[in-house]
Amino acid sequence: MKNQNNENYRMQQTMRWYGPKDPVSLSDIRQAGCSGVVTALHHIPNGEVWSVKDIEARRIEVEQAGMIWSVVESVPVHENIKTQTGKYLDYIENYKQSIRNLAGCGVKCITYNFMPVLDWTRTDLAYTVDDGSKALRFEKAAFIAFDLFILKRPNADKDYNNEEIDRARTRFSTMSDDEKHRLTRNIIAGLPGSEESFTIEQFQEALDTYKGVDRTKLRANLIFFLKEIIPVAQGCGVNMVIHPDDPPYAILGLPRVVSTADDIDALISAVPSLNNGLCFCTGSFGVRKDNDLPAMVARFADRINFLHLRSTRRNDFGDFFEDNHLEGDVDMYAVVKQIVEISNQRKVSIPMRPDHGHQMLDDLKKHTNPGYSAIGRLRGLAELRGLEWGIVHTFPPS
Ligand code: DNO
Repeated sequence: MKNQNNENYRMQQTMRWYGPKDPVSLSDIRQAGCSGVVTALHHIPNGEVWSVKDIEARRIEVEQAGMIWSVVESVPVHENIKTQTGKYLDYIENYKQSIRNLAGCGVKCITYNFMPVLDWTRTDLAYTVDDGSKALRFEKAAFIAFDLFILKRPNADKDYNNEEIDRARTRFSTMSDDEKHRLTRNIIAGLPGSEESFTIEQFQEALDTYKGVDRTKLRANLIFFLKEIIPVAQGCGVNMVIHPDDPPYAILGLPRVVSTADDIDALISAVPSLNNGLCFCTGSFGVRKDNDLPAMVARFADRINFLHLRSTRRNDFGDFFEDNHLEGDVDMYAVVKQIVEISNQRKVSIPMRPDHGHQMLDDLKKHTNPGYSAIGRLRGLAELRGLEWGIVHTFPPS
């Protein structure tokens, strides 16, 4: 995808599509200016093989809308693989077969994550920001209140300091029953794209399956998985891209091992193949002050094969909300400048999607998937496209 007017390799513009039930259509995505679609076969239960027939049907649907299926997000990793229990070896074989089947249909970039039990987590899905639009938010005191006073996880208090516990208690005392219910649903009922959903009892049971799995064990299990699947991916030309933890630290007593540059290094040194790659999510990594995002883009230049661009704004209490794409704590200019650089060095157009967007304008009156409304993402994409355009025209490649 070389630009005609200069020699730069541009990001490939994509949006996520949740399939035929998504209120945002493929035609909407095309009109937003995308040439690629990021999608998954959400109807297939975790652990089962994605058949060629189902993959082909989706591929054709996307191509008939004038775009290509750029990236799979996600082929979910079965919980048994993460804990190495039950039929995990069978699930790994199934995973390998799904990789082969996707490759056979020409879909060659696959996203996945290795977060125990929960995928991404927020406490508030409709946080009103100054301009009246709605954003996703993670409020630490509310999250701790859920853990201590709603879930009542055994020994949970040991994970927090006194100040955090006091703030959570005060916060809990202000919550109506409605709010408690909504908070619980937001955390355990599954945000879009997370394939699991629980009742409170099932949730505690799921947490209990990690009793013997600490950080070291989880990392070892991830490396075992990578050693199994990456040679298969390499054999059929598939880039596997792991998505970082969101938020990027341990929660609910569960370990997390894909939160920092050092975490990524550990995976690369264990499995150096370039097919062992990264979905660089600025919103997830950016929640930690100690993650230097432009430096991380440079460090992992040769294995970033998918980009999620969004920005979060933190406060001193550990809360964050999803800000406009060019605002917040992420230095998006520096990140995109670095991406332009590595793309030109590698001579590739890396697929990028504006990750999430505010619920705004007409979408405030519609039912939308939290974070995945049309207009908010359209705004994000337009801003990111403009930012890249400006950088490309200011800094011609050397
Ligand atoms: C949230 C998404 C995540 C992501 C998975 C990848 O909006 O970024 O659900 O798709 O973690 O496996």
